This record gives sequence, structure tokens and C-alpha cells, in this order.
Amino acid sequence: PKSTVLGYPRIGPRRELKRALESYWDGRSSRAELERTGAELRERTWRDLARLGLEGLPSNTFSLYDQVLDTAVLLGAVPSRYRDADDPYFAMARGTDGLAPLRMTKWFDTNYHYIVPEIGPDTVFKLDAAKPLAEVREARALGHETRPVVVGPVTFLLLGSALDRLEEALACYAELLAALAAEGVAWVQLDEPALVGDRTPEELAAVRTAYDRLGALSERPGLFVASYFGDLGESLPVLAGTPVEAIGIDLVRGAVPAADLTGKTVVAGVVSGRDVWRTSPERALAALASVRASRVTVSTSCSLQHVPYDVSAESDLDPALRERLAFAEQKVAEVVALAATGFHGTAPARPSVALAGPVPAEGRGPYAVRAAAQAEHLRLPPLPITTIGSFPQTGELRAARAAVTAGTLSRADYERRVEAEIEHVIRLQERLGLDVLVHGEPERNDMVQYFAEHLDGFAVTKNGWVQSYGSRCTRPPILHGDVGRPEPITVRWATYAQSLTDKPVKGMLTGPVTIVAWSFVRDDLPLRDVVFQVADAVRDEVRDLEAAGVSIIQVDEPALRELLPLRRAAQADYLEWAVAAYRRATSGASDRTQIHTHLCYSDADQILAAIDGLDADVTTIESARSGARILGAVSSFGRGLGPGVYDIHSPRVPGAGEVEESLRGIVGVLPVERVWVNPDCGLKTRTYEEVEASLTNVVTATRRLRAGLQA
Ligand code: THG
Ligand code: ZN
Repeated sequence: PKSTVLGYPRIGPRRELKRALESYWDGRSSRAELERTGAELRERTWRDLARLGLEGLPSNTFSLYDQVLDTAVLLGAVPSRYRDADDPYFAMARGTDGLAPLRMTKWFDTNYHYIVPEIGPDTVFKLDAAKPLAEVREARALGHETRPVVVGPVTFLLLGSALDRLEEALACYAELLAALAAEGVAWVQLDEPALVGDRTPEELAAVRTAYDRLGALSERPGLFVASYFGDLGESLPVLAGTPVEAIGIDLVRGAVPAADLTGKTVVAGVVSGRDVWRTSPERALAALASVRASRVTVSTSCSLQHVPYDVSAESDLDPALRERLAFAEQKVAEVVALAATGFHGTAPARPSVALAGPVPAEGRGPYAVRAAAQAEHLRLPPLPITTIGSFPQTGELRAARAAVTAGTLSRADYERRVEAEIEHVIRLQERLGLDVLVHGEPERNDMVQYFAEHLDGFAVTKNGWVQSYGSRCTRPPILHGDVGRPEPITVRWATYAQSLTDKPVKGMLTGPVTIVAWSFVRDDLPLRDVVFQVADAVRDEVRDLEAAGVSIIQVDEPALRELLPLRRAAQADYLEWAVAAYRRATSGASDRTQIHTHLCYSDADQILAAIDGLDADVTTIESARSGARILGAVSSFGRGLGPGVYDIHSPRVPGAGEVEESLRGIVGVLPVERVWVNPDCGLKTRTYEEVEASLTNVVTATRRLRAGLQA
């Protein structure tokens, strides 16, 4: 075919799949009803793609939860403990009463999370091709021939840390290819995004083995190996040396390869699947023209699952901005138009660029000086107790926000409800005996969307949902112009909360890297410059919070790890500017103001030096699950540390004895004067009942330890 896409969104243009999943999980509907919604979404996707004129339609890009989990099921990699569950698939994805779910982590450098395959000594690979075969047949019954998409063997095994199981996995893939060929399938797409990272000689040898082996099979469809999220680099000649017929190359993130790929089809990813901008036809056509291959198919740089469905659903967007945007539907139309080379649009001009000025001189003194000033000012007890920031988001608050948008609730009434919630959260924390309070963030829908709504240079969407994991979605804001902060954003809520209590209340901000990572950003400026603009807006907010009497300010960067470049060669430069941006955002604070930050990642090892470089006075970390390893690693920071004393990701309430034991473990490793006591993450997803019971036990445990310190 002359045109195709590597994948398509599946949550539904109005999040139909989200609703169907949550209804099924709550026992309000049957598995059959869920399947029906899935079938409707697939039918609609194929119909839309065909209507837009796309030639190569993908199938098996639909998933009830995650495509990596689907691949694990395809290969029989279902850990035995899940096999007897009522619904093993969702037991793996979400856990059950008695079973923890499989681990989940970020898909390369995206905000999408996949389920990590668990491949152990008990894993027996055994093909279960039901899903891809059913989708091929389903599409065929609707009049569409499709190309099933499956995660390829090398990427799948690398994600499961089990490349040593290549032989067994390949036997399964071979069986799959035979089954697809028997079904009359002409092409299969094997996704190998892992090939755009640094690969060892052994891993490159595995690529060669895999595709020589699969390519040599007599009964198989055409093999299309798709790479995305960067340059294939040293993987390209390896792949090109195997018998695969087609290679997918990301020409948005990566360069047009110099290599002569005569004999191959190049599936040229010239329409970005990672941003929401219209494609420049000049650039795309130039890239297409310079590919040296036997055939060129026009495509997207990666699956379109990372962008929303349809920009024409965004009636509230400024028309001048909207005409510069392309969501999934518009991108398909671009691919089709480029393939026909009847693409005559011109890229509209971008707004002017106001570069962030020079980095402000570091305002803050050395830690020892700061710590002394803060101790004098804050007068906290030993082992101060705090929380990460958010308190349970009630259905009432979400409904109230929706009512404001719908125009059925006045802003003033909404703000009164937010204030009532803040007062409730403050009184609760006082009653429990916490030392550093938070306002609970009832006014925020999302820690990035909320700031984007209040900053210049950003637009937000009504329906621009992108799947983050399972049924969970975000609406990434669109950073399209120069960033500015017209007026204080959080000061009103922070000062209201502080007015209710004599205890210090932390101001809560999202850091510049995270705001950018979870938005779609302009592509006409280096990412660093965009992040610095956002940093300056956060810096203004820090300054205003301080001026309003807020003496502790937390600036979180949960996406610091996510934006780490996939290639090692680019990582040091990124970490340097990312840390500089954080310091730019926070260094306007005086020595007396205590800066906190919070980390959620279990895989922080690669960026520990950068986290140290943030130079926050207090770092709270999710350590309840990652355990002693991370404690040892951060103990060298030499500043305040709050390793989580219990895991908030489960509804279980930890006993006081259990928390005490965890705390004793922590003070056994870290100097007690640097230790803070806190849950290991925000409380947004818990109920008030769970939060109250858990925090009561945290306070009891901390008081026992304090008593021991005085003795
Ligand atoms: N915000 C954004 N991105 C994120 C997170 C976030 N990426 C990483 C991590 N946190 C992902 N986690 C979640 C958790 C919950 C939800 C989304 C991502 C979620 N979303 C609501 C839903 O799908 O119903 C919608 C929220 C809304 O109204 O905006 O619950 O915290 N940007
Ligand atoms: Zn966290």
C-alpha cells in the first residue's frame, strides 16, 4: 500500500471504552457488553480509516487494556497465579482481592504505561492467537483486509528482561506467522521500538537471529518491522541484512537514513504521532523524496494512540490555533494526501519567539545556611509528619467542576465548595496531629492541566483525551505560544488554607519539566527553551507564594525520568538543562523558605545525581515498594528525606506497629534529624476513611519514636 498508520487511538472519541471498562469492573455490566463496545470501536475505526482513503489498515491495535499485555497473552506468558482468577486478563492488569497486579511502567519516553511482562522459570511460551485472528476475521466480515500489529520478539523480551528466552519466543512467533498466513493475511507488523535505543552487540545479534529466522519461514505474511521514537542507528544495517520485506522508520524524530535500502519497502513515518501539529508538506515531501528504497509507503512516525481523535470536536479552540492542529483523524488525512502527493497546504506561520533570558543568579545559600534559617523559622518537631499534597478527590468536587463548565453552577459557588473542602482537609490534619499541612488540591483536575489553564501560551481541549493506562486518560494541554503567568495561580488557595491554621501549610506546584512533558509542545523551539519559559512562570509563582507568607513550597517533577532521552549520548545534556530549569524555578526563594520535592519512580537509579542536583531542602520518595535499595542511594543527598512509610497504592490500612517498624528501618539508615515522615505518594486515589485510619497510625508510630529520642 502507499499509505498506512502504525496504530490508532482506541479509548473511543467520547471515551466509550473507558466507560465500558469501568462499568464492567464495577459489576454493572457483563463481559459481553464490554466486548460489544470494543467491536463497535473497532468497526468505527476501520470505517473511518477507509473513508479517509487510507490503504493499509492495521488491526489488533485495539486493546481492552494494553498491547504489551495482549502480546504476553498471545505468547502464553500468563503467570500461573492469575490463571484461576475470574478474569485472568484484568487480574494481571489490575490485581484482585488476593493478587497484586503485574508491574506497570512508562512506554519509552511517552506518558502511556504498559504492563511489564513477567517472564520467569515457570513461563512456558505457548501461542494463543485468538485475538489477532479474530480481529482479522472481524475486519474482513466488514469488508476490510488488515495488517495485524503485534509487539515484536526483541522488544517484548527486552521489556520482560528475558532476551535469553529468544529461541522459545521465536517458535511461538513462527507459529503465529503460519496461522496468519493460513488466514490469508498479506502483511504483519512487528513493533520494535526498543531498536531505537542503545543496543549491545548481543542484543543486535538477537535482532539478526530473530528476523533471519522469521524471514526464512516459508509460510508467512510479508514482514513489516516498525521502529519508532527515534533513529534506528546501528540496528538499521542489522535489520536491513535480514529478509524482512518492510522497515518502518521514524522520520520525524530521526533522520532519513543514508543507507541504500534497495530491495526493501520503507514505511516512512513523516506524520508525527507524538505531537498535534499539522505536518509541513515541504518537509515531509523532502524526506519522502530522499529515502532510497525499492518502495516507499507514507505513514505516521508511531501509533496515533498518543494523540487525541479529532480536532474538529474542539469548538472552543481559537480558530487560528485550531487550523494549525492535527489530531488522529487529521493526521490520517495528511498521510493519504502525502501519498497522493496532492498535498498543497502551506504550514501557517508560528507566533513570535521570546526566548527566556539568562539564568537568574542562584539566589539560595548553601544547604547548611538554609537549614539553619528554616529550623529557626519553622520550629518543627523531630521527625516532622507531612503528606505529599493531594487528598481524596470526591465525586462531589468533580461534579461541581463539570457543573461550572456546563454553566449550571456559578464560579463563586464552586469556589465556596473548594474552600469548604480545604477547611475540611486542614481540620482533619490538625485533628490527626500532622506537622506540615497541605490544602489537599481540591481545585485541581490534574496537576498539569490546572496550571495550563492558568498560564498564557497554553490551550486546553474539551475532548482531547489520550490514554495514560487502562481506562485512565489525560487531556494534554497544547503549549502553542510564549508562556507567561498573567496572575498568581495557587496563592489564593494557599493563603486561604494558611489563614485557617497556625501550622505551616505547604504551597504545591508542578515543576517545569513535568508541565512540558505532559503537554503537547511547540516544535519550533528547542525543548530546553520551552521548559525555561515555563520555569520562569513557576519562579514567579514561587516568589508570590513566599511574599504571601507561605514558608514551605513543594515543586514536583514526576516526569523528570520520562523525558530522559532514549540514547545515552543525549542524556547528560538533557539532565543538565532539566536540573537547571528546576533551579531556575526554585532559586528565587529565600534561604528561609523550605523547598520540597517528591519522586514517584521506582526506576530512579539513572537520574539520582540529577535529583540530588535539584538541591531541594526535602525530598519525599516512594520507597514503600522499592525498599532499602533506594534509601541507600539517596542517603548521600545530605538534605531532608521523607521515604514513604506506607504504600498508598493499595486500599489496605497499615497498622501502627507496621509503620513504626518501617520508620525504625529508616532512622537506622539515615540521620534522624534529616528524616521526614510521610505516606509514599499523594492521597488523591484513596478514600477519606482509608486516609484517616492510615494517618492516625502514622502519627501514633511517629510519637513512639519521638518518645524514644527524648529518653
Ligand atoms: N497527570 C498527567 N499525566 C500523568 C499523571 C497525572 N502521567 C503519569 C501519571 N500521572 C498517570 N496517572 C494517571 C492517573 C489517573 C488519571 C490519569 C493518569 C486519571 N484521569 C482521569 C480519568 O481518566 O478518569 C481524568 C482526569 C481529568 O479530569 O483530567 O484518573 O497525574 N497529566
Ligand atoms: Zn508519588
